Amino acid sequence: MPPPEPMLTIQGASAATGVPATTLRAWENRYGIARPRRTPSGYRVYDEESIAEIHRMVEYLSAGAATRLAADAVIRTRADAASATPASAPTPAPGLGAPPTPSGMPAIPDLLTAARELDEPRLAAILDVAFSTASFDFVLDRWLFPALREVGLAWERGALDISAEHLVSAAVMRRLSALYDAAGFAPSARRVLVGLPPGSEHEIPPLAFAIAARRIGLGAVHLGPNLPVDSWVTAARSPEVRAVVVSVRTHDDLDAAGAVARAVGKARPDVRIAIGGPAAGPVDKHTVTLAGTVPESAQLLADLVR
Ligand code: B12
Repeated sequence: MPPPEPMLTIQGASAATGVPATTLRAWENRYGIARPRRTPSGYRVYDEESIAEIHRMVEYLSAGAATRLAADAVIRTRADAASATPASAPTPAPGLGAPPTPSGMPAIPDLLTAARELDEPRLAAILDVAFSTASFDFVLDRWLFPALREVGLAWERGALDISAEHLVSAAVMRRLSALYDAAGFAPSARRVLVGLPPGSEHEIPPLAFAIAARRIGLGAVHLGPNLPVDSWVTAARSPEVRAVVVSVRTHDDLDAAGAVARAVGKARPDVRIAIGGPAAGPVDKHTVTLAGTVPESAQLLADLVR
């Protein structure tokens, strides 16, 4: 008979994970994280799986994810684990953790291994397979973004050098750039400028957003990283511009995005200004926050500039 599973009270779970009991209750109530069982008298009991889920949540949060996004990722891990067959379950690469891979998609640990070995052809092949296996929206949300988060976590743990992280970013940028060019837009399309504020280099999600926006008929133009405030204003003066989307990864980016939003708002009060990304929030009363996934945010913007 297998030994009985260890069970912890909420105080025990808190001590084991470093997360205060009040936070554990809030995560459970708001996001359904950890799902402890209840004793007949109603006390929470945490098994190994619940504790692992809390650890994973902490890992995502310390990597910079917003709480809702971290919770979504943890829940997806649970769903993927439940649906994984032994054949589709990825083999963890040594020292690189075992991220979940949706079945049928290239194993995320393989991408991490190719990056660690600086095996660029293999990296390109993995991206090719991924993008030809499922729809763009699925690949983004269920494979590419989770993989990039794992790259960040592996780098944080010291399991992946910065050179490997740069190799992945460059390969992803090349793949997305081809999709961006292929999506194109008609001259009559509603023009939307997308980019990053001064000081901000995390270009992959806004480029993905520009592709998603083009695919639903918007004339999205990606202006790239680290764009000075004056250049945002110059670009926004073009009369066909209907909206400006500033991408923010960190809280510093949000301050810089505020400067962009105020300057563009002054020059073009008729233009919609939206802020998207993990640190997105209202920077003044005129801005819209794009808080959903990339395709959802593109749809919301399309509705706003109809
Ligand atoms: C690739 C990468 C880089 C590349 C970027 C290359 C490129 N061309 O984009 C490079 C090497 C340049 C880089 C640099 C740095 N990075 Co970096 N990077 C990453 C990494 C591994 C992936 C980023 C990514 O594309 N994620 C993609 C998606 C999955 O993540 P997401 O941002 O959460 O986005 C989701 C939503 O918020 C939404 N979304 C995001 N953006 C937008 C935009 C719009 C418009 C919309 C609608 C939606 C949307 O879509 C996603 C899915 O839902 C992350 C790890 C991670 N967890 O993301 C670290 C990470 C973001 N980097 C980090 C850091 C600290 C840095 C540096 C400061 C490192 C340094 N010391 O130099 C610099 C900062 C550079 C700068 N000035 O901006 C931290 C940020 C921590 C924080 N919250 O402050 C992270 C989390 C790594 C870590 N584990 O600590 N980085």
